[in-house]
Amino acid sequence: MTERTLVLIKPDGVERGLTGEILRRVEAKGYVITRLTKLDAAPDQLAAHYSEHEGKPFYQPLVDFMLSGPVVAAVVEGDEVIKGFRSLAGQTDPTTAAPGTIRGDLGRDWGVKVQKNLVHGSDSVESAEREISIWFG
Ligand code: IDP
Ligand code: MG
Repeated sequence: MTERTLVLIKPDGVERGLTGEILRRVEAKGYVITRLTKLDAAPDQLAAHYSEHEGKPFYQPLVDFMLSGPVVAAVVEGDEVIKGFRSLAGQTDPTTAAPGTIRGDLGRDWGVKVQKNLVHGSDSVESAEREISIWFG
């Protein structure tokens, strides 16, 4: 079923010059990028985007990390793209994310309180619609 998902390239991905490599993988898989922008995240956007994680030990480090530099936000479309992009991204922890995935190939642990793992991808249709409105209005 045709879906859309929100992809964020986090500040570590932008700073390391991996924007092109990450978007290349999305397009090579066959998905279509329909919106694309580079921006500095605002605190209220991040509070809304990460509300499910409020109160967790990594919450404030995560917000501070997401404010540390520009991010690239994209809307990506295709059948089953929500699950498909999360499969391309790999598991949350870049140390053990499978080789072949974005996080597994390009990410590592940097010894800080938040896992810098290069990308975000929505986890359900409801999250995708909510997150696309946060980042694209
Ligand atoms: P996801 O990005 O794979 O969906 P979530 O559980 O939604 O993972 O967590 C959001 C983000 O918070 C992760 O991508 C990662 O940057 C960070 N994070 C999640 N769990 C931990 C943790 O246990 N320690 C440090 N950072 C974490
Ligand atoms: Mg998540």
